[in-house]
Amino acid sequence: MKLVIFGGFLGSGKTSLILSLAHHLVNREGSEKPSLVILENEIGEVGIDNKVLQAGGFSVKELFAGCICCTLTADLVTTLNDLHEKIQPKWVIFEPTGLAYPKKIIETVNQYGKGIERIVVIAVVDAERWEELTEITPGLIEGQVSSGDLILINKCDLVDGVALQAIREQVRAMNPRAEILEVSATSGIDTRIWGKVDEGPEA
Ligand SMILES: Nc1nc2c(ncn2[C@@H]2O[C@H](COP(=O)(O)OP(=O)(O)O)[C@@H](O)[C@H]2O)c(=O)[nH]1
Ligand SMILES: [Mg+2]
Repeated sequence: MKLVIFGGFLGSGKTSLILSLAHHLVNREGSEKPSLVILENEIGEVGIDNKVLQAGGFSVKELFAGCICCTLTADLVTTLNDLHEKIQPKWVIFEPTGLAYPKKIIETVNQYGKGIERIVVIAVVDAERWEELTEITPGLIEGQVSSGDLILINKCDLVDGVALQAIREQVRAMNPRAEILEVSATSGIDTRIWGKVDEGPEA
């Protein structure tokens, strides 16, 4: 299983971006069996009302071809290990609460998770609220940005070029290694961006 974790504050666009990535992966795979599971911390988070299945004690929803959405009822590691045993999806996309520090999640998964071949952390930055959030909760925002393997500065449609440049510089200072891309989840994401998540050896 490849685990993709979306870090980022409440309302930054994690769910919107996850649905875009999920569509990309499912379309690319073209497989019938569920090869993708989305794990949500909050019930009803994805907001797609669909047939509810009961699988292994999870509350699971079919989203679209080959993609299921699962509400995190137990802790993450237990859920991942159950998925590994029962469903064995190729991809697991996890949306933690907006108040989570991805670094702690990775440490726990690395220590106790079974069947995880790769972890990719995507840090989602809310361009519209950057100034406000870095003022109110600088430690959390820096923690989320610094853990990203890929940083998506989202809601670019809502800010001007000068503001974006300033955000990009501050983000870079928090994370010198990650690739930083500017996106707008509601305007559509270039599939080349999801190709970056997708690359690497197949399961
Ligand atoms: N204008 C704009 N709105 C966005 C963008 N991405 C997300 N939103 C909106 O922001 C709100 C929060 O998005 P959501 O994906 O639920 O964020 P989450 O809390 O991080 O999962 C929703 O109303 C989205 O439609 C974007 O790129 N531009
Ligand atoms: Mg969400």
